[in-house]
Amino acid sequence: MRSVRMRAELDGMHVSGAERVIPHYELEKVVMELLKRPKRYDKIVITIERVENLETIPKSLPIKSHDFADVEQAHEFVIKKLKEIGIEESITQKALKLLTEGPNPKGGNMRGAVLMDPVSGERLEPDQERGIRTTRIDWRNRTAIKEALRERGIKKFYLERLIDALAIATKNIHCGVIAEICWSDDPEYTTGYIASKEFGYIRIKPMKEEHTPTGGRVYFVKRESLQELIECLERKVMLIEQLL
Ligand code: PML
Repeated sequence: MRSVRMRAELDGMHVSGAERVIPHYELEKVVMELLKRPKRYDKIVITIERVENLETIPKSLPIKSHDFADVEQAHEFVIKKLKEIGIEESITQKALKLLTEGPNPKGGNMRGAVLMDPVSGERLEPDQERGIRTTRIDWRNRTAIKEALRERGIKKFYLERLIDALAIATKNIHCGVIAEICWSDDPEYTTGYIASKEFGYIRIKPMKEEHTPTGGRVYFVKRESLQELIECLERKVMLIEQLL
């Protein structure tokens, strides 16, 4: 198997990224697909690695969806769900504020996720500009999963983001993340999600106001096993077999 990762930049800014874990004989086809993904770029990097140890996750997190009249009601729901699993309102508020304002201390977004202590709200990621990136995760059969999502009524506009976000959230929870809050930094994509072992992957709309460029991910994590967790999120190669 091979891990293939693509990232593209325009004017020094990250504009596109994607990754696949594939059998070696699909390499040429997949590299061509990834090359065509960014509409415009002035630099593109494709990294290919041989996979030594592959872990499989039998099933994704289950998907649920909730639509709300406005962001305030959506965030109240997030607070309620996280309280059910023992995260205090003040801590969830802190995470929501970070994502609303942009979690990078130098301004704007981060490529990776914030790691947050669910008890104190302290940020635990070693580099607060970079964050922690969940990588080396894919589906055993992306085409079949896409088809299954379409059959469940997921519209084309949401498909690519949902399939990648669900894979990331599934790996996060598998690695030991207690809960995640996420929404996109794409100004036109206002659907986000929360995830945990207890309630699965809950799609929530709208997590942010339209036309706003901030977003990202906050992972609530146990500080005792931080290094192990980071190693799992960033380095372990995993494939998800089925959609739950
Ligand atoms: C969804 O549609 O289920 C939410 C996807 C969030 C995507 C986050 C991102 O693309 O950065």
